[in-house]
Amino acid sequence: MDSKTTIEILQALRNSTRVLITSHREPDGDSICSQLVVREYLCDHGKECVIYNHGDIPTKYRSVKGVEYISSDISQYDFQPDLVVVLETTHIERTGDIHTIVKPGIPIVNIDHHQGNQFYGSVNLVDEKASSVGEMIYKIFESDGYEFSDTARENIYIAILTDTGRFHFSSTTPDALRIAAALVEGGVDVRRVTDQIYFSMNEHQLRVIGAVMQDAELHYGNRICALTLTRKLLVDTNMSFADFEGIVDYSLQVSGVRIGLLFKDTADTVTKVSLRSRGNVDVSALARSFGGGGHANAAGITLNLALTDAKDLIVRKAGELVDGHD
Ligand SMILES: [Mn+2]
Repeated sequence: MDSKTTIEILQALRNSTRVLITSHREPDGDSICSQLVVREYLCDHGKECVIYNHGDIPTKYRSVKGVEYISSDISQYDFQPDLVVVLETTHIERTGDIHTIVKPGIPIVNIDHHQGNQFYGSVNLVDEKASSVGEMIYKIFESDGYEFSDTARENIYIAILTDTGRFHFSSTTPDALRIAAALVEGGVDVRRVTDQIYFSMNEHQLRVIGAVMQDAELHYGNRICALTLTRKLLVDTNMSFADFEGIVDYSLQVSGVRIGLLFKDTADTVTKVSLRSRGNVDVSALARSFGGGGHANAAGITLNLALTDAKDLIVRKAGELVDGHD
């Protein structure tokens, strides 16, 4: 990571008094936990700060320590920040409603690890090799001699754990593992944290996942696995999409699958697609070609199409992509 930029970030944080912290809409484990650690650092330095995110906190992260500090309702927002910290976000517009409350002219610190970051900040630290923004935050604050609390250590660990798919994706670098090791040495309870995030579903979740797997579709000689999570399935079980963050990962459980897809009909003519891939199949370019974004092996798209149309289109494009690889 660039040490000059790291120093500029620390200076910007130090010179601030009131800070708005935000991230991409529908925050994930990395964005949630990274924001909480930045908040804790700023509070420890006597700053006033708020965290605002567009969208619900996925159920699996609602037990993260400090998550109650994240607000999503901007209707009451009357904070006047002199600095905005944007984490995990390639385009400022990806913060959703939050970008409408960021007044022009306020300095922005942009810290991200995604390809295609637009360098919209006054200070920009983008490390595409980092496993997670959590890892980057750890390095920045460690370089400042910061004494991480037990909560901060746990939250950095969760950021790395979730963004590497439990130390499974190719983003599981020696650096990510070294930092995770230091956090465990510092007292992070690996079993409790992992159980809390990954092994705490209720019976309804288990049964919905069962139904989604039952209807899984395999295409292109089993190289593409498409899962579908519908509003109907959720209404029938009184659940929400936020209860199923991460189920796209099941699409790669089948041997030989190169691209895994999850389709969600979030409205009649809006379909969200999560894409996962193995090896050198890069789904981020496919996502970007439809206005989405992400990493080579994990990306997302929101399409203004009905579910079946979205499926036809993306399965075909994913098919072209895997055909190009064999
Ligand atoms: Mn991330």
